[in-house]
Amino acid sequence: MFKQLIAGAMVLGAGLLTAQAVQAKTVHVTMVAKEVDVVIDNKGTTYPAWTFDGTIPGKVVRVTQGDVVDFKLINPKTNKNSHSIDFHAAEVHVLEEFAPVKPGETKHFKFEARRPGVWMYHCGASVMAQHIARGMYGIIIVDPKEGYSEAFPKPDREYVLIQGQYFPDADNYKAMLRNEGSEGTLINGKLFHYDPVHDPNAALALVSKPGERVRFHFVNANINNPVALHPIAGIWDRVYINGNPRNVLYDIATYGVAVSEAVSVDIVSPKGRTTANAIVDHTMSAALSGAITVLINSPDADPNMGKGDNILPRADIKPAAKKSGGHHTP
Ligand SMILES: [Cu+2]
Repeated sequence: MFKQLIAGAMVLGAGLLTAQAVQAKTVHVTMVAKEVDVVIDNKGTTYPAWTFDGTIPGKVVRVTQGDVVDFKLINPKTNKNSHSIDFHAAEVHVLEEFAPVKPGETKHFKFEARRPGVWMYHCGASVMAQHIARGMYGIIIVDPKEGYSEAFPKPDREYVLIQGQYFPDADNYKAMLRNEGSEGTLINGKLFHYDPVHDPNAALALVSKPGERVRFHFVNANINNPVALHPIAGIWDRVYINGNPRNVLYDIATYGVAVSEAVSVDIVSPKGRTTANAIVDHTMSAALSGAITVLINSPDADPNMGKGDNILPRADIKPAAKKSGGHHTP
């Protein structure tokens, strides 16, 4: 009888282990470093960017805590520069996994996403300031293995917002290091990307329905400047520092986001009426040079925006016929 109990317990234990092993998965992620011209405003101005996969920011990587990220960075031989990747969600060897990859070479490594949260990733090749300023950054979201809870409610919509400093003189890394020559602020790769109020060329605004919980996953990808993240005409219902459900603050007007920090912030608009917010970097030089995002909370909100794969909307703007040399006047 006792033997049978022990045997039963062992079978049960093996079953639990198997269940856990099945839960955690390997997620294959491949990125290609691309040195290409991209459109950086709503009127089609182009900029000689360095990118992951041809866009600023790079794609959203989303895994669940405990997953193994099996990552490949391809640096095509047509590129002129070495590139690398630095995932803030990875605990590895800076000189091995994060080492620069020469044109024509590929880097392959794995890491376990052990901690939940939202994390920046970026190129760390020298001069790092230039590689980040030219567009090599993005977000990795590591969803907690426990899923949603009362302390971390499931949002009705989610949006990724990644802010970066825009330096029109792309080759002048010395100016970047002195924090000179920055003439604009990019949100998801464009000046005033989601701000039809200040930029008549803006085609997109973010949306939700009144009363919905909207969660922004925000990354400060500026190379030098902190961000004062504030929702005009609203209040952050919750701030999850680093996107971790255990790091929660309530009822915050402005949250300071350090360079390279990522944070998840929730806003819940009033029910029963249409409202709108302007999500800004309250640092005036940043807001008025591009860091304003309009969120419209109305009953006719597009049901698909801010859901599933549509959490990083991109305005699809065609390049202007003439290059304006990167100069921008909103
Ligand atoms: Cu790079």
